[in-house]
Amino acid sequence: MKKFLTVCIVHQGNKVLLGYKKRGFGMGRWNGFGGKVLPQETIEAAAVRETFEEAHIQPTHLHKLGVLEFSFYNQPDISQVHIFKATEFDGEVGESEEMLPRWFTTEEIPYDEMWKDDKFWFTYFLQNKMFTGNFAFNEDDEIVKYELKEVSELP
Ligand code: 6OG
Repeated sequence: MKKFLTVCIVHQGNKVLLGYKKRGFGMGRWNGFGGKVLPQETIEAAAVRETFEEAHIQPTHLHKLGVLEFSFYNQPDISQVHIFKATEFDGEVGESEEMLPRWFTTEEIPYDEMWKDDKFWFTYFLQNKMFTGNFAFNEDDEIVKYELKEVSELP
């Protein structure tokens, strides 16, 4: 089965807003804000909703930049994660039960404390290039196989 999820990263000037995941899947890592797309909800609406729930801000300008598929050790499901960039938002950034938000300059992005795929696609993301890819993880959340490419159109 395929699961649909979102990640939304705010990028303004030379800064990105990431959140430290305090619980659940990906706990202890920095990531964009996001989660599962609900039935009847568009993927973009899910990206906005999750960002509001997790960081208390409402992205106003969203661009989809990437679609990545992940498979995990011993799990039959594929996670298809849609990566969005927000350049503007309404409201004030705030901590939630799930995420502790923090701004990083692009030189400080904590790749060692993020999912291992992130450092591969972040360069595309920062340059506003669109990309697709897939990553397979082993039981230690290490990448065992991946493909990643820049594309002119997203699926
Ligand atoms: P919840 O299950 O907490 O949503 N996600 C990933 N993000 C990155 N950067 N790399 C991955 O590589 C990811 N796998 C999942 C999607 C989980 C959140 O984690 C993201 C969602 O934003 C494996 O609702």
